[in-house]
Amino acid sequence: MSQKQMKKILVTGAVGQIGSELTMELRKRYGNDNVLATGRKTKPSETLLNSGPFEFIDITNRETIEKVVDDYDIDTIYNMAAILSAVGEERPKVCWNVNINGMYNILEIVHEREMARVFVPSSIAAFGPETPRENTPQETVLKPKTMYGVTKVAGELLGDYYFKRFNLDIRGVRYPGIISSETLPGGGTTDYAVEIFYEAIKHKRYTCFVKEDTVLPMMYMPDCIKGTIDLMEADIKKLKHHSDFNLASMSFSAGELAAEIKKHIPEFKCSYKPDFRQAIADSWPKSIDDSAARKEWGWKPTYDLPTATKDMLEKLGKRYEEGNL
Ligand code: AKB
Repeated sequence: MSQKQMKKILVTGAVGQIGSELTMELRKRYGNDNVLATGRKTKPSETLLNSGPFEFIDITNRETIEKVVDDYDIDTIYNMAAILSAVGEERPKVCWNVNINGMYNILEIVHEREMARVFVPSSIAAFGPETPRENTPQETVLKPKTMYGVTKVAGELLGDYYFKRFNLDIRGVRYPGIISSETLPGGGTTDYAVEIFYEAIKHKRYTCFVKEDTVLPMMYMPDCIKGTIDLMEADIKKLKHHSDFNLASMSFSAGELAAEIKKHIPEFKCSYKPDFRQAIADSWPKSIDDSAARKEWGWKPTYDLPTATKDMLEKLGKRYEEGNL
């Protein structure tokens, strides 16, 4: 397959945790007017609104996507709109509809218009309790026990199917939990790893909804954005995988995260009150083997727990002082 150029980009879920920062980076790289940010309902930030085009669409409603794709002459889509694991368990039907029917709409639109490229995110949620939990291999058992995980496995398979069957350039990674300072995540199991920073700064205490010894793979947002865009810019001839790259940077327990924050805020206290999200966390890997991503497109993360913690606390601390947290 020859690689088509990416000129006009659509980001769905651009108001969300990853979408908001991804859009700003794409605008920096490809030009503000060449990156259309879209959301379903949530009001976009001033930064997003003032830096380039924004439209409301609903990916479960095909016509609303088609309209913006044609109006803005889109050739590349980052489909970041998704229902995450915890909300997905509360509302499995909505999770299936957004994550699968929404993705199907995107793929069909891309197929009909012979567009250049699509990014479809997967997650460590594609794995399940039967998967080896340490250094989880690229090729392994995919039997998730959440609806979110089921949609991620189906999404990976759908992406690879469209690649093989219709020659579409579809790419995706299995994101670990993402730690971010701009936009809060919503409805995920790994959200504690972000909330803990906000609460440490605002109230010097946090009640964590998973146990102290719960270990999960995590990544700091700058690495997440870099990995996402690097994969999309990679030479297709070098890619053996397409929609399902394992991606890793660090793994730590909730207790280790709290201890790292305490090094900067000595009075910080973390307590633990596990809820239904504990079972989801327990079904996911502790660490990930991402050697395929490293080999096929040169993936290499920058941040570890100490450097990510320091940067998060500096950024959020500044916002707190300015009254913006
Ligand atoms: C979630 O917790 O649901 C997400 C994910 C790991 O995909 N952050």
